[in-house]
Amino acid sequence: MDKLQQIVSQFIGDDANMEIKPLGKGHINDSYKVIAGDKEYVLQRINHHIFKNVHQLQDNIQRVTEHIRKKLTGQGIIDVDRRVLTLVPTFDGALYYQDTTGDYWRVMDFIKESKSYDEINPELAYRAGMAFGDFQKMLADLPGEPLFETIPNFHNMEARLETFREAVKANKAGRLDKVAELVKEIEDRAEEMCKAEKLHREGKLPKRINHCDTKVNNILFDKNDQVLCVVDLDTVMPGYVLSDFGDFIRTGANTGAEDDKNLDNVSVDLDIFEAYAKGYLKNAAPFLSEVEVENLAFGAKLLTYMQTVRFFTDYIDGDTYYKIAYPEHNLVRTEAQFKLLQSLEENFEKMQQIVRKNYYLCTALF
Ligand code: GN1
Ligand code: MG
Repeated sequence: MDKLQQIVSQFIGDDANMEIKPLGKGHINDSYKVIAGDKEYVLQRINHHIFKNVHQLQDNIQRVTEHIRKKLTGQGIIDVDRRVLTLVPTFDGALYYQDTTGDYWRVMDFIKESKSYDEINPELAYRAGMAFGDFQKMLADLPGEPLFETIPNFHNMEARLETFREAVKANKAGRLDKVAELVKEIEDRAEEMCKAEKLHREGKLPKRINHCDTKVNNILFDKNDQVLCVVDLDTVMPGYVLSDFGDFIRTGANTGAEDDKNLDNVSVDLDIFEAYAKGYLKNAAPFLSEVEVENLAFGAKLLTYMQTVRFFTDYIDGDTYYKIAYPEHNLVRTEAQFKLLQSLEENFEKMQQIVRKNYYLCTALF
């Protein structure tokens, strides 16, 4: 039995014929698809340098999925197993397994006949918006303690800027000379981008349970392009709703790729922006405050800025956080995200109007 098979056997027992192959495009964890007889699973090696408390991480995911499962069952939904992730425990009843080299592993049921998109159209964006709105709504009454912050200060722009400034100061990889202009662009926007933290301190912007990685490819669709479920629950934790809104726009409403080398490809697609806003507000408008609504479009700028800063920090540090496919990958990502930010800035007033209009249309129906 090879190493991966031996790990999987901790969760599902021995099966000499199981097939294991790489899956997905995550930048953090390693994922595999496991086929064992007529059952299919996802095996993941959890990056414990980033998720430092795997026990708490898995506990969060278990609480979140159980709560959603109860809600869906209560709504009379029949294919609940395809509508929410299911963790598979080890034979010892644990939600993860640590191998002899210290790596952490988990197994989930694979959701059959599902697909995800890196690029979508407005109709799918509308459905994704409803799904993420519903996700926040379902988790609003999660009982018990607040969820554990699996990565402290994950979407905290002040903290991200502090780390960025330390990286610039240290210039560990000696890469600063050629990127000085971009450092200035980041600094020029720093104060505006810390607005959410400020509003929160003033008691004007609440934290709610957020997904915190609402990338377009974290939604699974069925063969008829209906939403099945939201995946990648590692970062579900308290946060600002503008973060979740913004991260979807950053990934789903970009006419180019996150790491596009051709910056002419990169800009905001306002049709997708509008469709997502419409779907999201349909489910979220009833529980959002006016301050939250007024800052959704800002969230698109903020999350794109934040991702620019995060890729840039990793580039300056010498590529220690994100998996890279080639040496300058983090710089290419930084520049592509910055280009998207500029496009969002140019279109900001239009985006504000779109949010306001759709919010108004939703609230008129209450
Ligand atoms: C990482 O691994 P993946 O693709 O799910 C990152 C997100 C970033 C994203 C950028 C834990 O997500 O926050 O937005 O890359 N996850 C973590 O594409 O840092
Ligand atoms: Mg993720």
